[in-house]
Amino acid sequence: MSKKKLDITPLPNQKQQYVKVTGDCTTILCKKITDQLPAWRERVARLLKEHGSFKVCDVTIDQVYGGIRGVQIQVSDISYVDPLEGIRIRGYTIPELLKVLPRSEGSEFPLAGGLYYMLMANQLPTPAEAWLIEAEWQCRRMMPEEVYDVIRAMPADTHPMTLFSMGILALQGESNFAREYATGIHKLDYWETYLEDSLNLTAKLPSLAAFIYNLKYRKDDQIEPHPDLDWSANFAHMIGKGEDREYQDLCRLFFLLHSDHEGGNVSAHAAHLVGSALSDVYLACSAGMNGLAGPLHGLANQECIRWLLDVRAQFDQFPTRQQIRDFAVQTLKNGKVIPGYGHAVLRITDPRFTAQLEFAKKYMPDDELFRLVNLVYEVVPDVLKESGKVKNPWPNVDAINGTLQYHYGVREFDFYTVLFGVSRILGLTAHVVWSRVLGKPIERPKSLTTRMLEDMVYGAKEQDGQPGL
Ligand code: AMX
Repeated sequence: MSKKKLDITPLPNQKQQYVKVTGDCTTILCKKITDQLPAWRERVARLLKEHGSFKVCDVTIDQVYGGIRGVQIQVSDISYVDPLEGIRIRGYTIPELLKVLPRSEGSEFPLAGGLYYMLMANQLPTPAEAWLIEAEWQCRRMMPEEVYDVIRAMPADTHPMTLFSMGILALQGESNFAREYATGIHKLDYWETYLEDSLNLTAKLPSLAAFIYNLKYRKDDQIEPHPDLDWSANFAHMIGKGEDREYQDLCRLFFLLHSDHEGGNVSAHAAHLVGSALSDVYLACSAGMNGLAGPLHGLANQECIRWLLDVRAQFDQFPTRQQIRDFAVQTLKNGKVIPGYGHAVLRITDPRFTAQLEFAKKYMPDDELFRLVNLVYEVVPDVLKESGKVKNPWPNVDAINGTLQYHYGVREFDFYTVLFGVSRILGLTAHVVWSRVLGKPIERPKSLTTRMLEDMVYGAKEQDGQPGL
């Protein structure tokens, strides 16, 4: 395992955490972004100057009432979700990413450090560059005790996602951006402190998640991170699965697949929105996590495993196709969604689902729950199509991710969204840093009243006497 040594010195009078790499740029990421910064800023400035009034899309009343679905309201160069292809992160599809990103020795799955390098620096990293990020994370991973105190102070039945979001907020006092903003930093330099904060936050995520897991489910038996393990494998190690190489690889796969899904989903958009007010990385990511904690978004992974277990518990034998069909139809009749199916943008089976399916086929083909996932995949799309209203009847990332965790013994499924969060913050921080690189303004769309829309379509006169502004 070749790690590049960093010249890092702690800042005076700090317990831990504030570290600076000596030289002009705080990290290699800083240098890489600095190199690209003038060209990006010029591209955007030119578009705005020459074509600022160019019309991108129209907005219908359906869209105004319909969660701004499909309205092209923002730019993200980090990733793009094509409805018929799935996600491309910095131009690479999921299968491509799994092939090209550097791996740890003996592992089939990429290092999160390499992925983070790519998200931030917009370049495919060399193995040394991937390890450089891993080394940076090792240097910045120490957690202030107060964060643990805050989490311990919460009622025992607090949902792990609430604890996770609170843990991130409890770190906010460490924000370099917030501190430097108070002393009058130039706006063109905001992004550097956002990057610094992003590295500090992401470095701590495996420890934060593992702490919550151990506190809730392992009798507070906390395990120190291992200095020789990469970021993803360290999470496995810290929840007591250090020897399980397959689970380490599952963590590497999981943390890659969930890292980003362009800018419009609830967690990315929430983080971007909050960050646009110059709230720091901690505040923005905590907001993103609060969005991820909703059952229509990231919490779908816990809901999906619950649904699968409910299906299984209904029948003495492994269910038949017809029994699954009946159960799915009943779910819809009860006014519930079938978790893990459908998507606001995708119109195909999510490639992130497929990548996990491949993993399961290879490592756990006989797992009963996995066999159920396969059968559900054969049955549920037709049930959703027959409903006549679901635009995408195919499985998304959450239709299978919990099943893999369950197989490897992580069975406390209300924890699964925390795993999603650990990964998603890699993408969220890349978005908020690049938003500051490009100097994006505070976000402020406009709301209308129902009366105004009625006036537009029926004419003002017809609405006389109707309530409303
Ligand atoms: N089960 C039942 N009904 C569904 C459905 C599903 N899996 N997916 C969509 N529908 C329903 C919607 O609720 C909506 O019903 P309504 O008209 O009565 O309100 C109708 O079909 C049309 O919805 P849509 O345009 O196809 O989807 P959307 O863009 O409004 O919502 C999503 C997308 C993901 C919220 C939705 O498909 C859903 O609720 N899926 C189940 C939850 C889930 O798996 N979420 C995770 C998504 C991925 C992620 O963010 N992690």
